[in-house]
Amino acid sequence: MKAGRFKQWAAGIAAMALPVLAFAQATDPKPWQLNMGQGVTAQSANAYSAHMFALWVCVIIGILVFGAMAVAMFKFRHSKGAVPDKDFTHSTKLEIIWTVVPVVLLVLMAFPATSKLIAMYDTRNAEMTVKITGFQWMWKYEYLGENVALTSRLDRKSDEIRQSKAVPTAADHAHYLLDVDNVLVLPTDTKIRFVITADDVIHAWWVPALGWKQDAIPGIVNEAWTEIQKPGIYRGQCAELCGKDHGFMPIVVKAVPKAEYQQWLAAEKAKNAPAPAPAPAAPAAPAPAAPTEAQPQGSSTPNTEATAAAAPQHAPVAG
Ligand SMILES: [Cu+2]
Repeated sequence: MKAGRFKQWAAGIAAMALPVLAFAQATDPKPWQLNMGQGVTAQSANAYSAHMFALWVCVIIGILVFGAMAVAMFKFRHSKGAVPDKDFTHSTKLEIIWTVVPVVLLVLMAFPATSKLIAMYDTRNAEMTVKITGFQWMWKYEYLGENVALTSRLDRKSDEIRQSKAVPTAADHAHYLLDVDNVLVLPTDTKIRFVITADDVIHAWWVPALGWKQDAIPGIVNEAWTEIQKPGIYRGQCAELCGKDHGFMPIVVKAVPKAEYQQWLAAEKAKNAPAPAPAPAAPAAPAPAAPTEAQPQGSSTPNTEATAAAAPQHAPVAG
């Protein structure tokens, strides 16, 4: 009986200690995960180490304080003949100690935390920029300067399950409410700057594995950056209560090696670019071949440019 109870306690304590000790929580949160994850960026690693430092400081303080209380209660108890010191009013030495020690601890924690925070907001020297716009209830991603844009909404299957009002199980959908139709594809080992805004109400773009969240506010452009170290799928959600479907605008980041990203980008560009161009160019070209050269050339080029520039950018936006 006693051994069984001990085993139960040991298992419980081990389960609680595991996430603290394990350094394998790289990506998405797991069920019953107690500690925060390490994520896959330098920023998330910074946040994790700052958190662990503060946690261990708290653990040591807890052990010292509760230990002292336990000693006081058991060693100096009435039944053992302890007599309270009725003349004690204060101790200057003690007061100095319990003021100086916390100040030193706070300064010790503030220094690394501040330098990490400053690095977190330094978006300089980014190799590419992605504009993120929050809508009720989806995200739009624009790869600035690449003429590639996509909207990302809740996947069809999650939507069907939620509309059916059935209670979903992991068997129905492994990533229920955490999947999207179009994922945000990003290269690894690349400093990526994000400019984040919203079209209607305040949203917040949050992927825990990247180590930060940023508000998306109409009329304001916020900045953030990331450099993903490990290829993989990283999931997140809107983190600002933005309306009735706030819980149904997940985020999925697919981080791929640089070469694979370039391939994907080229394919996306190919999808966007040629569609509007050939239609107006084809009939104009064969006709003026013989008579004059200067005029038709001049008139055909701005024509294709104008259509190419105007057409694809805003096509996928919907209210
Ligand atoms: Cu939202």
